[in-house]
Amino acid sequence: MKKRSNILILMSDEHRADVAGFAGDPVVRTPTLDWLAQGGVTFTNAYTPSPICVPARQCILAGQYPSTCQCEGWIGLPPGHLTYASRLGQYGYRTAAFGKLHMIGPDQSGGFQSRPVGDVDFGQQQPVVERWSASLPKDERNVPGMAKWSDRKEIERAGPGPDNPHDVHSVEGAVDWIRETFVGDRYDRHSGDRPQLLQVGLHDPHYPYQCDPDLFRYYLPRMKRFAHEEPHDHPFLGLSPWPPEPLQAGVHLAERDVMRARAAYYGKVETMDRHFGKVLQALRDAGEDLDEWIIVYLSDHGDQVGEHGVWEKQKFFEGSVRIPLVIRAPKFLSPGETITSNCNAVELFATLCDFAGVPVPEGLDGASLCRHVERSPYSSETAANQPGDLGEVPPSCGSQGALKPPKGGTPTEEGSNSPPKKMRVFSGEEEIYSFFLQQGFRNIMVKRGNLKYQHYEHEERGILPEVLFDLEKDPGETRNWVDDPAYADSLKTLRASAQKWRERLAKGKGTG
Ligand SMILES: [Ca+2]
Repeated sequence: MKKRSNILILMSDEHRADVAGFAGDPVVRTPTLDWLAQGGVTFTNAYTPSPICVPARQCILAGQYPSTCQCEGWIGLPPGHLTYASRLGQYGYRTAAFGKLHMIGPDQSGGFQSRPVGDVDFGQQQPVVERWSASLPKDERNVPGMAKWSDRKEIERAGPGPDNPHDVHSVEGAVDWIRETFVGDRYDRHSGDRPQLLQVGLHDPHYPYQCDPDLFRYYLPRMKRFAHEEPHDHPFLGLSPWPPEPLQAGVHLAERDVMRARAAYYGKVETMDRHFGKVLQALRDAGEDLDEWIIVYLSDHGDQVGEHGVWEKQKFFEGSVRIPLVIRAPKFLSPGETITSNCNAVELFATLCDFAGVPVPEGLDGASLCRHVERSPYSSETAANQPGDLGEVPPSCGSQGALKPPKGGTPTEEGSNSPPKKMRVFSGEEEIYSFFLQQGFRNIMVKRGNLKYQHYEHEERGILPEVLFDLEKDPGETRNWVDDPAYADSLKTLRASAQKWRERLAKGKGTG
């Protein structure tokens, strides 16, 4: 009997896609992530479903955009909502999560069978829907229910500091669990005969912008200015989010403080990389061959780190909405490939089902990312994960064969291998989406090819000017092409797509 592959998901928080060695950053040191990328597939146009922590993570777990899983704002998934963890658990996987999932509802499991190390400081005290007063004092700690300093104060206090203790505990918990699961006998919980789904979630490199003193000293003299720091003239894009104000280096903030915050951010990225390196080493120490594993690295969203005079996320700039995504699965995917197709992290759910040989459930948004990869994981030489190998597949699975990745993003409906008919496949045209609610704004992004359309609407101020970026002609995202006649046809299509999502969201779904 062939054994299904174990799966490890490594998830950071607020890691912008371009601050990684494998992504071409010449300064940051990320040997763990670089090793994953070297032996894996890197998706260079991967996007978050929402550039805010909670909705991003709920959507990724659910494999659904906000209007589908009803998590557009600061809202947790309802108890029992199907997640990739619960789906794989249904089909025999043993599932455990360590550290940050940012669950805020009554069900803190995220669908995992166990969470030996849970979230910290994220509980039901958080407001249900993201709303706050515009007259908020700028520098007040502990805004009721939010426990959040202003962006300005976060930057001005940047510098050396302790490691995030929760991340330390999460990694220690994962390392201990790995040892006890694969070689230990403390809890008599060895389960080597069952496939494992492990997830380790870290808070790093999320602010506070503080890092190990040695790392801070290493990075501070190596920091350079971003090429585009002037605030955008758009009334929403020009403002850092908390509270809304421009924070341009040398104008609104001391350039020294900006450089210190960036240095700390880089130090936190390296800290995060070291943490994940410990998890991989624990698996090696337990005798695991990592070439037999499927290892996924991603972040929930990015961080502007001062680019365009904006900090943290909550924007549709690339620094905020694009994420690092690497899948290392040498048994299935050719090492070292780079995929430039647009894709979204909500597609991780279908991808994991694909790898695990588990039927993709109805109602997911998007399809397996394997469709982008030239070498199919279901080639005859590599089909070790085909259903039936496990011997534990419930009868409801029927006589399924291997799920074939849809060609060109369009599912076939032939034979018993066809994906569920209700599965929505948006990515056949390489069109992906992102959404968030913020301070009365409902924001929608549609990306197709190199064009990124953005629609901002405020509940009282109405619709703000549309934005269209052309990332091929203007990778720095400084020019709005919305009035350029050359884009009229594309704009019409993108606008119609955004309108479709507006209507879905306006039906009340997603706002709680
Ligand atoms: Ca986050």
